Amino acid sequence: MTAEQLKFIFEQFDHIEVFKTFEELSSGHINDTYLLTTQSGKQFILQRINEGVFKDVPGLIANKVSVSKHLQKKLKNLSEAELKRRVLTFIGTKKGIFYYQDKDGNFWNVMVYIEGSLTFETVNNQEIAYEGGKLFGEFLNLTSDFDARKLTEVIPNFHNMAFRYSQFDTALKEASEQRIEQAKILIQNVQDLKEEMHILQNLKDAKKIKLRVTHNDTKISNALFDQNKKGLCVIDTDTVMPGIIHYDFGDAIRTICNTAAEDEQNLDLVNFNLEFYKAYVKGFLEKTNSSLSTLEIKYLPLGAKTMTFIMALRFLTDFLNDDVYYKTEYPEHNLDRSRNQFKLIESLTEQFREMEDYNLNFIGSLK
Ligand code: GN1
Ligand code: MG
Repeated sequence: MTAEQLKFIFEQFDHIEVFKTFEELSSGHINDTYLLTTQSGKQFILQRINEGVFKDVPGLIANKVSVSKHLQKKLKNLSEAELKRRVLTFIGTKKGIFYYQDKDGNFWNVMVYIEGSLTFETVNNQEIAYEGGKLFGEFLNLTSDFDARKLTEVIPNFHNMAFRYSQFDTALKEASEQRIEQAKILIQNVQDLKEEMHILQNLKDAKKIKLRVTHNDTKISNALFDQNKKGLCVIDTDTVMPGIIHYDFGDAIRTICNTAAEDEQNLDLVNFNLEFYKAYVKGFLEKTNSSLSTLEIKYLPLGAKTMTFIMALRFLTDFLNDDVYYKTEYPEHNLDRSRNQFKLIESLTEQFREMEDYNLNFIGSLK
């Protein structure tokens, strides 16, 4: 996108700012995100929603805006300035809606950039893990009384294991021989873990685990921190939908406890950090335990394993499909991401008993 194009799009929104410069932020795998700076020095996030992935963009925007409104209401004791740093603020268009559709049909939305905030792609200190746990835990807590019937299911079956397996099976049937050969070991891993990876799905289907309003993309880079490394704001609410808490817990764990980035190729660097796990659990349960059932807490470690597996499976499926879903930077990028997640599962599995013990002790300490 050129500065001219972004300037024009930004001008469709209702504000008094004048576009000055932009920078593309490349950490997301789906949408295109730009950081704009205006002549007065204010900053905004301008984002193009990928409508190939999100079929109902107006529904998605309505979800995000109403979740923000709900959070603002719940945190109304904060000062206005503080509230703007704790909850995403969306800017409407001059027509009074929260997205602009350009002449090519692309959907755009604008948010206030939370200045001075920090994000982490990988975590190297326990404090961040603990703060991340508190922040995502608080998000679940504050949205626990949000009326889920108001939410559009933006991606049906998003974390549905049976659905992800069927996508994988279809990809396997249609993949090139070369890609199947390259992915041989990973394909075997998928088959080996199949039964265990359906446990949570089965509990969910049997309604043994409660459906709640969940974020569904709680990787640690979707948490903002302040300069003192205290949790500030949960961002990227594109996928807020009803779900079970285990996947929100798991998505945070798979990114916080991975000693390397999600696409690190050197698998020796990819290990599961148990201390960060414990720190996250502590922060998370401090905010949520009063509303969680014993069964929910018990299955959190399996949530971490299952969510890591879902990502391994989805990256692998996309590799077999010749990379049609995620943005990739080189031909084996999805394969590397999948390998990385499987290595993380291996390291997590070696420490699984300790993860379970930690959670059980926590439940014990509540009695
Ligand atoms: C995608 O685009 P981004 O980075 O927010 C994906 C998530 C994955 C994540 C992996 C809608 O999120 O499910 O966990 O990549 N979002 C969608 O990093 O598929
Ligand atoms: Mg996302």
